[in-house]
Amino acid sequence: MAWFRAGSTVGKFAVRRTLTHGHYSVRRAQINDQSQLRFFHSTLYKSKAQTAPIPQPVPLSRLADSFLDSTSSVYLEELQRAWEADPRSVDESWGNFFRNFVGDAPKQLGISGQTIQESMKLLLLVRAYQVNGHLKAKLDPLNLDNRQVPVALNPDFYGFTESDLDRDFFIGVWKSSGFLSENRPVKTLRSILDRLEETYCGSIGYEYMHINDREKCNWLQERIETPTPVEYSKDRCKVMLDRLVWSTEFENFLANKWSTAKRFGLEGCEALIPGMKEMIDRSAELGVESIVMGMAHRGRLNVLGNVLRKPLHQIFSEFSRGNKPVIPEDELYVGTGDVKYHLGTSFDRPTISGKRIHLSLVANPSHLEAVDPVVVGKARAKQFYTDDVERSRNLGILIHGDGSFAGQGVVYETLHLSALPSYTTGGTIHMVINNQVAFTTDPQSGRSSVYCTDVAKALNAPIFHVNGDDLEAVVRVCELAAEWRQTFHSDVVIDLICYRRFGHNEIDEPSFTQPTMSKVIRGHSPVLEIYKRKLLESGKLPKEDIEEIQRKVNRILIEEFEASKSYDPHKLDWLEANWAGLKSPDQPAQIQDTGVKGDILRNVGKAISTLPMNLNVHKVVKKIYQQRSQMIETGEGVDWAVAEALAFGTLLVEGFHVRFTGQDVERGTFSHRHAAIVDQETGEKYYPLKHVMENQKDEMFTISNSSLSEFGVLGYELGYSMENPNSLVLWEAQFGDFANEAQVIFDQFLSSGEAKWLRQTGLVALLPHGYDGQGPEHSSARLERFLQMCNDDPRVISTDPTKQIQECNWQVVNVTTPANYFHVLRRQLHRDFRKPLIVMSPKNLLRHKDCKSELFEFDDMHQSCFKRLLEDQSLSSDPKKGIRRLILCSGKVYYELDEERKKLKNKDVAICRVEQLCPFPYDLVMQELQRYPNAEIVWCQEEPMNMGAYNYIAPRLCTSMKALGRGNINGIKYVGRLPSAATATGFYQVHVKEQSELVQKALQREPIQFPW
Ligand SMILES: Cc1ncc(C[n+]2csc(CCOP(=O)(O)OP(=O)(O)O)c2C)c(N)n1
Ligand SMILES: [Mg+2]
Repeated sequence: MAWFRAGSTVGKFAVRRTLTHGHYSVRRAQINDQSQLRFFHSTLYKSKAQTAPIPQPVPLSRLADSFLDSTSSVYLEELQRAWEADPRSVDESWGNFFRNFVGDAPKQLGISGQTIQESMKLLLLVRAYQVNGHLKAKLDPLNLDNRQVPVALNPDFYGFTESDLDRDFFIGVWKSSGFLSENRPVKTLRSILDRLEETYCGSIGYEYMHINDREKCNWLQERIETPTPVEYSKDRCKVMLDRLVWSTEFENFLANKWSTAKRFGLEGCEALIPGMKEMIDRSAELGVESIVMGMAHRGRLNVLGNVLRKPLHQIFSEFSRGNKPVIPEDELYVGTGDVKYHLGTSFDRPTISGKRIHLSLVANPSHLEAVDPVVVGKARAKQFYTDDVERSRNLGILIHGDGSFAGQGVVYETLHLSALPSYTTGGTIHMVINNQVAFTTDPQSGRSSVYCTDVAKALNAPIFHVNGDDLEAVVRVCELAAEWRQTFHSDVVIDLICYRRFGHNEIDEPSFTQPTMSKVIRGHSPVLEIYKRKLLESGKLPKEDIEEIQRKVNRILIEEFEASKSYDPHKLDWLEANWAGLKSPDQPAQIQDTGVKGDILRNVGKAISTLPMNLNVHKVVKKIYQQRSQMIETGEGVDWAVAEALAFGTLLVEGFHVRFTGQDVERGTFSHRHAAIVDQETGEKYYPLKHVMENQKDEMFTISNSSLSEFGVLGYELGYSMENPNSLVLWEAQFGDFANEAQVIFDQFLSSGEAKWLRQTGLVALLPHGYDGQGPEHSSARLERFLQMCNDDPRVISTDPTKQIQECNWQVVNVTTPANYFHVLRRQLHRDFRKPLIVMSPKNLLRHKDCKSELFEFDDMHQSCFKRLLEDQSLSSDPKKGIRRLILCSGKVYYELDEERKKLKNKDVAICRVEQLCPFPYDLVMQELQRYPNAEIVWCQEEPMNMGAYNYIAPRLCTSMKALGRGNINGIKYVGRLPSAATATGFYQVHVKEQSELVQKALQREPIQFPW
């Protein structure tokens, strides 16, 4: 068993040890043969030559010289002169040498016997500890690891022998902090090595030398390379013990009372709780007021109870009640619920320093790591709403598993948002519960990197590996992580190496798959026992104090258990804080009109189409903006982009926050939006929507191109949208089909989050969709999948459109006019509940000559709301008798059908557009059915039959027809592509043929006989 990735086969390699003095000797196998390296799946190890570069040759005669004696000083003077004239003329190692030593030379004459080569090599040895000391650190509580210690950590590799140990060396490292800094006194080699070992090879493995910022490394070295090891006071130790007792006894209590219940216990990693508490306390001391947390199953109940202070009797009651639904007194809506180790909560926690800190744990699904971006997005929203410009008052903390941190791509997607201007939260603290196993999978099968945290190196984040059996070391790194985050406002990672005492859950048998490890664990003392022993042995805490803590905790646990028996859960954690006053799906709610007063509309219109005189605008963009001005002035021909900007601008004026991200959204994938105008000379960007009002707060309107990620970015925006209901948060996919990269967010959060966790969101996803010959990947946003997830009952006719939306899990629309797009966006906020909105957004309609609206359609006098269905616009025949066919369709195919109808001068076919597919507008569809009593009913779509809206529409249309006595499913005729594996053809000409055939078929004279 090995908790690191490198294979155990390496254990048999030769151990190179010539300098066998005490603990400097290398405990584990070393790599000293290039041929052995091929067995490692790590890039960490370099060849001998690479790890210990040989300095520029020094003439042999000088090599034997004593450091800075008269002979070598002549030589050095020559070199020094050359270096002073041009530092590049000498080898870099000599450059370091001169910077470090020569300035102090006269004072250092007492250091007899230190040769130049020795100085160089000592520096390399020190550096090897700083870079690779973690590989020798005692990180595995089970001591089963056989990581390879690089030979560079062995003093004999540099030619030092036993006899050198008590010689004095000067080793100040230029521009370095800590005990090796340049103003440190001379030390013996032994004391230098002792301190290096203590510092870098103890219970903490510091990985930070990959950070290419001298200031940051120095900051860390100051804290790591302390002259003496950090000692905690008795009081601090007592607090740590108290927290550890809580953590341990909580799990013991659950295990004893409910021995067969799944709880994904923390046994083996109990140090997590004291560590987290320390991190929270230190963060609070340093100014953090609110923390958003995300974590998976492992230890979640313990965190809920001991960190977030969810009442223990409530947790116990959830176990005793066997996960029965809560029947609330005052509210009806309970949703579908979720298992207890997925639920979130929030709490105002007092801290040791007397401050209070708001903690919230975000609910999450089984899908490991999916909550990461959600947490970070929520933290960013908190920063916006609290004016936390420094990003120092709101913090995100993520707790990961070792298997999932290394394996799940969303980890990387989230990490990579951390420094982007529109996404940064000033650093997330990551803590990995590294129990050295993922379900039943060993690290050797689970990752290719040495550490499960290696992915974070890409970010220049410091990584602190720590032995979970050394409580004080865990607390130390937690403290350090909090300090790092508050100082540098960037991510930091703690790799808490522990073990899993039981199986994946309490019912699993671990020795089926990890027999060796299980055996060792059975004989291994829990961290609480280890710490108690340490305190007793060191005399820091008397036995009585320890027993008193233990008694107190056990007493409270029993009291809470007793209280749980009479606990009657009736209050749901639902629509609190910023969401207070919003309505649950069971409460009467309203959707307000979305039309805007004419003068506001025109003012906003002016603001979004006017550019500053001094902006050097590209001539094409200039023309687009001139056309926009004209649209506003004349009130005619308003296109999609202007409608969208009007929606945003009017919401801003009304005091709402608008945030819109996705790949290339600023210009727009289809070059239609141009929400950011790039000055052609300075490259600076101007955003008209940031200037709708005077002194508009910069972030009030945010539009930002995102990283090339769907899962991470959509998750982030979802988290953002969940903080405050008074914001319109939108994410646009480059093409709708890329949304499937974010499937977990759609499935697990957006479509079902309200039902599972009683949390609302009004997030809007814009998914460009439509068949225009761009091939299988750029035609379909997979509308059918979004519709399949809709929970509106196909058998039940609803006549209250507001209630219908409230009760439905989300809305899916395919809008065909700019005005209707304007209204559907505004409708998101002009109501007293929130619901996700999926928009099959257009591509070629963005510039379609007929896809235009008049400005009056946006005002409150004419079209005051979103039209869920657009009736036929151009009929002249008597609907009762003259209409032989009613084509129902959705999306841009309407324009093609209409054009064909015009071409054929066809007056007996009505075409009506279902703009809101879900929830299904029964009332309006039934009105149309009644309007054309004799018409053949056709559903026309461009997608293949197994895709698009057909399978969603058919049963609902059938229910409507039955209710009106208009037949049944056989009466619904289908026009569209035939079933297909791929969403669309890759051949443009085939596309054109298919498209014109389906349009012609929909308008053919003969009745349609398909499919029945
Ligand atoms: C995305 C995803 N894939 C698979 C699973 C099934 N699963 C649940 S726990 C687990 C192992 C997790 O290992 P690790 O991250 O090390 O956490 P641990 O359980 O060891 O604390 C797996 C594979 C899941 N929950 N989520
Ligand atoms: Mg694990």
